[in-house]
Amino acid sequence: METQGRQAYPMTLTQFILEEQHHHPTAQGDLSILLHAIEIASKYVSAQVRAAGIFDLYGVEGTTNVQGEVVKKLDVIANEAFITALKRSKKVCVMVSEENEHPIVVEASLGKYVAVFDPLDGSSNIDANVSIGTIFGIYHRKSAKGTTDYTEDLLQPGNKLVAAGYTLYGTATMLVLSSGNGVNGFTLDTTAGEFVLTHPNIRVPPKGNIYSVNEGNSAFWYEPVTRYVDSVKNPPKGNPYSLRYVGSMVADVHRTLVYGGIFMYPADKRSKQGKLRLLYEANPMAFLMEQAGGKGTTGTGRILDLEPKGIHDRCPVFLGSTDLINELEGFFAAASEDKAAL
Ligand code: AHM
Ligand code: MG
Repeated sequence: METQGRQAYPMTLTQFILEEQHHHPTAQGDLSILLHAIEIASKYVSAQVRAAGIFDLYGVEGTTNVQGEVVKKLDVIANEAFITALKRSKKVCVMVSEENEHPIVVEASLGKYVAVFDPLDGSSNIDANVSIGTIFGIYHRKSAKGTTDYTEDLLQPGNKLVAAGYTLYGTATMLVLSSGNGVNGFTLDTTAGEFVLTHPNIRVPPKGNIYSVNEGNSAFWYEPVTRYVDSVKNPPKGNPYSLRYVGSMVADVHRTLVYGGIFMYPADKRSKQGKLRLLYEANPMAFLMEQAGGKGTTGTGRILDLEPKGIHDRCPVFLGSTDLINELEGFFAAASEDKAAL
């Protein structure tokens, strides 16, 4: 839209959420309010991440800064920000955070949603000023209001997600969101303090030539992963894939969404369940990947169909371009056929 030769200010995230709400005439605006809470917490965390070096927010929880004040680690600050914002929304009855061993119950809440999140993912990169992020997922509450047992709310498979997304604290801060109707990306305009729509309808390219994995673990990989990685490094024809690995899931998945490719955190002989957490890392990212036209698999099945047994369960994770994930699954299928033939 043009106004007298000048481009109009892009649609803000708040406007976008309201617009989506209007497409659901029965919606009461609860999800919009909840997503707005995530937006607020993301802006706050972004500001804290940007200021961390200046105000001594790196380092170990409980240490004192130069003024003799107790320093809160950035991941503690982020956790508190998301818990507080979601509680204040009054739309959530229970939450799971990577930082909390137990579910966070919102006392006397009538909230009809459940939130799962990793408030600041990429812990090994926080103190080095490398991109980090928040990952979140939203479910409908299943339990009756007034219950004290939230098990059925918390252990829902990813195919029941209502919305999911991440905030990337990178060179720019971006919030990437899906509420089941495609994926849209918003960049934080720090001059106006608003997330604005910069990446409408993100589609992951069906092909790609980047693989992303911690290859330092290759000595412990199972055969299908070893063989697949070997195949992309030594293709019979064409160029080998490039390796890109930040070690922050949000950054690696964001690049995969935009450029195509494959992100992997496999199970291996040391970590038999894998490293990444099903509820608040694997599922939200698999949901986004599928909503963008890509795939998310454990190698032998769809991530979103896994039935969680515990709130901090882990699972193997492969996300990315459809053609690449299909090829990878071919290596897993071949390995199980070899085993069956023995
Ligand atoms: P965290 O939750 O402790 O930050 O761990 C999750 C992170 C992901 O962001 C990333 O994909 C992975 O761990 C990197 O792990 P590694 O350092 O083993 O390669
Ligand atoms: Mg994490």
